[in-house]
Amino acid sequence: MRPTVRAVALLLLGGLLSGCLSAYVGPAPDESSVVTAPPSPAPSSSSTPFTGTVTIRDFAFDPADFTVHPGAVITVRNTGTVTHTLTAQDPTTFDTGPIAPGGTASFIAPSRPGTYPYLCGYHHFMRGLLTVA
Ligand SMILES: [Cu+2]
Repeated sequence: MRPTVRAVALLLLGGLLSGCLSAYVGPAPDESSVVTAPPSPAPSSSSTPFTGTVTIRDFAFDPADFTVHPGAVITVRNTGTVTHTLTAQDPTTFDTGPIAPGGTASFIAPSRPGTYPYLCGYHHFMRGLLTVA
């Protein structure tokens, strides 16, 4: 099996059908997606709007990754059965402290734009990413 031969064949086919030989360079699962798929708008900029509340369900943050404005107040609700925290990787940045089951805590987002990884102080596999923008 020579992948380069197949890639060239796909390139030629894509060029014939679309009239644009230069755009397509990578392999594709099938020809139909190569020809007609329009470029979809980037979903990264504004995905799910953040409501200001992070809910801890069992052993996960929901949402885990979210974006807030500088200095925003973020509420964390623990619906799990054990105590959790929401603590920045650098705990001096933000830290809810222990939140008992059924409890709620708030913290202030950093004033400096950037990305702030956080975790649970008790369960380090519980992770998320706070973005200030
Ligand atoms: Cu936890």
